Amino acid sequence: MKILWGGATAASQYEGGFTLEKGLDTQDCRPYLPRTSNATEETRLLTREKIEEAKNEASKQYYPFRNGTKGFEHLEEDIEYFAELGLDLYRFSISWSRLFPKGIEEEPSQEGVAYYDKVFQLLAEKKIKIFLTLNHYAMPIYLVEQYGGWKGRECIDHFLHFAAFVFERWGHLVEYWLPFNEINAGYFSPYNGVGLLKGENGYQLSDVFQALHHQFVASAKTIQLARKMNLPGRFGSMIACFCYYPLTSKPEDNLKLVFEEQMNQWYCMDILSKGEYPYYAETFFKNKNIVLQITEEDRKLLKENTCDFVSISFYTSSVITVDEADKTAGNLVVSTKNPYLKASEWGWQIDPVGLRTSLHRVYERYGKPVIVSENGLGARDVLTANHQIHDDYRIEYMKSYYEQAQLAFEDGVPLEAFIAWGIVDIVSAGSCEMDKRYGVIYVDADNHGNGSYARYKKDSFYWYKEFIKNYKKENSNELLSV
Ligand code: BGP
Repeated sequence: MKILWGGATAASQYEGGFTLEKGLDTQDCRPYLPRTSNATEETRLLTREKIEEAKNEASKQYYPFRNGTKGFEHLEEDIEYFAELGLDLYRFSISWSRLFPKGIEEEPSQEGVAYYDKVFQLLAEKKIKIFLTLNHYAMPIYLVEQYGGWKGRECIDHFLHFAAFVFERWGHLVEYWLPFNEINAGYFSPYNGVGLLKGENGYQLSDVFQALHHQFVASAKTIQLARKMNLPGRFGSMIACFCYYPLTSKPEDNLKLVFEEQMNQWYCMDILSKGEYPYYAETFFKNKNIVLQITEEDRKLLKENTCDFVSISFYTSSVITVDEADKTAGNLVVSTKNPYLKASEWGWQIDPVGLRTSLHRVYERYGKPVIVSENGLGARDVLTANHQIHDDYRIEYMKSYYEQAQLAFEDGVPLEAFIAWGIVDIVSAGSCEMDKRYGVIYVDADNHGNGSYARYKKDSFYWYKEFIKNYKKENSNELLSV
């Protein structure tokens, strides 16, 4: 067995194609706001008023996800690039509201079906395996307004109807299924993760955990349905992995780390992988006076339909202390600064050794095959006059993380695949910026949607292509020598 190397996008951040048939979804309503101290907060936690403004055609706001990076128009060209890279695997998501504009229709939009037929057909022609995320942060805004997002139990069956169509139409073409992207994001970013609107007093924690429970049940029901249909692919769960360190050896720092890790990192994966609520969750709910509506049938579903593999996004590690200390940003969370690590322009601490550590921690805890479903460096790239991008900083980043991933694999962790996030530049999920680029393929667009959206290969494109070629060569020799 060897590691499969891939690249990823997410429908809302990549496709654009804001055509008449596609319904408005939660990401389409998030405006671009110039980066100030609370811009990310403002664009990630929307209120009813902000939704109304997004629905107002006279709004002067720019909504970056409606363009994405125009993957809808550049699909064939991009998949050519993926084939030229030699990708084993492409991770992408299906836009729920492109297939079912309001999320409640009996029949899907034929325009949406035709688009995804083309995606699957092009990938099959290039023999690129598929890792399919059913829901990556974007849900039809109608479900948010009608049922309050995932806190409404009705979303389970609407999601199942959407999944059933995807299974029937394309299920035979998918190797890896992921019902929900970074399912623990619902805890940190309730609008993105579970479609909750921010009220005057913020969020009710009980709403957040009830919404997450409905996603757990939806995940289990999709797995149950797929197994009944004998689909060939395997099902995964996914968390944003934070890799915590105590700032000091003070026992209280370490104890706080245990509690933070439980609820922030393991909670969702424990339920999806082990099939039951962990002891510490019951204690957490009791302390917070949260009473979840969980039926016996829910518990039976969760127990009987656990995931086949586990996957993590890994961008940065975090530091925990009971005392006050300098802070820095991170994926979904703010962390205490780690004096031993450099950070990206966006403050995300760079920790390739932390990835190796995390792969061990995840495998030790779940004992299932592991996939890194996201990793990449968000950085400001410069397009030169002759359309080159010298992103040696991204090559260094990729080299260091891929080395640690291979070390974890040699340590005995069954790492099945490593998927580079944002293989082509896409709109940032946290900050709605184009400036924060991840791709090895550059897209000529700015934060306001200006630009040709033409694609250019970055220096990292050539590096990744060579890396994959050499990795395959070394391993195929190994296989021959076995
Ligand atoms: C993860 C999301 C991805 C991606 C990534 C990078 O949380 O699953 O969609 O966006 O974060 O974060 P950002 O785009 O905010 O830089």
